[in-house]
Amino acid sequence: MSDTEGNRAYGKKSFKRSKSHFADRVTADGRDGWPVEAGRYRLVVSRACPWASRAVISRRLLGLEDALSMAIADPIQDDRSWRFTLDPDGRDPVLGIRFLSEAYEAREPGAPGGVSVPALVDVPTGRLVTNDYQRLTLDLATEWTALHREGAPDLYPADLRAEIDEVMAEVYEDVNNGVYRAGFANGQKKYAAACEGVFRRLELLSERLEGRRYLVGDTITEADIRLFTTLVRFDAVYHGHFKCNRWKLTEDPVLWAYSRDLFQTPGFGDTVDFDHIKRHYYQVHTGINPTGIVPLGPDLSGWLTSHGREELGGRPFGDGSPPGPVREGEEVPAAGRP
Ligand SMILES: N[C@@H](CCC(=O)N[C@@H](CS)C(=O)NCC(=O)O)C(=O)O
Repeated sequence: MSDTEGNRAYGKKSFKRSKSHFADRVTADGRDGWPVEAGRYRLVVSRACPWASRAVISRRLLGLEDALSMAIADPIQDDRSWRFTLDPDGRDPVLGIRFLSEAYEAREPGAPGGVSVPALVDVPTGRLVTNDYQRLTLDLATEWTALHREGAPDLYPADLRAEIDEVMAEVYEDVNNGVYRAGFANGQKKYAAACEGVFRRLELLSERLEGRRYLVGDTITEADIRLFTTLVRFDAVYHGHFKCNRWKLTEDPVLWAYSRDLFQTPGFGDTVDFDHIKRHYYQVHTGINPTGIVPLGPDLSGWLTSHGREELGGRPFGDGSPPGPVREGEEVPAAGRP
């Protein structure tokens, strides 16, 4: 079930995240028929979506902007799902389509599983390649290395993969997806179980991060990207809209400082659009917010305050270096920034 379907099904069955229907991989050896190639693919995202935002951050950190172009969908879907109404004439300038569903249809007419972001589209044919958000970023980190920028970090280091995978599995179950299970719960018990799971895990993560700068090892890894994309949305949408309101992110000194540290690291905060995030959640999920009213808060200015986490040491980019400035035309508009 996709998020929109989760919204529509509210009141019938519990929220269950579906597996992505398309699982082809773009790899260095092209074994699924999709070799890594500069300029061949287009990454379609919504800045509102936490799963797509993982890919937006990875692309920046790895310096893949020149090799992999990016289309940003309107945060508000209509009944044909994600659309390119932010672009001139409502068409993606590279793919020439008005709706992401056109790339899905070109790949497999009537495919099950709905239309979701992130999506990787083959530019020459206009066909969807994959919407497997769990695999996509790992492949950007490990299969696209020939196209990485100089100084790109190793986001999925081979010697730490077992630990990274374990942390990511817990974060996925209880935090990334836990907030959705709480938000789309159709009964008190299911909501309470999900909400308790979210905060139990956040408390454990807060303990883990008290004395160490990053989740695994001493550098930024894929695990940090995946936790960040939920934490950065926490007070803006999950606390109110999804009722994960035992406490706010800003009330947990460790997680709040950890989140600010990442937010202020090039490649993280410069991809975040709070305007898209808030309008998407509050206006699209009418099953749980029938008026579609978007709250004015929270105050975002705290995101730019000092966090003090440098004292914990750590080497954010390992032996590499931070990414350069955001590519022209990809800057987050002022309305979405703190
Ligand atoms: N592909 C996955 C995960 C990615 C995902 O859920 N993306 C959301 C946006 S955050 C989406 O595009 N949902 C489709 C929709 O809302 O129509 C799925 O189908 O559940």
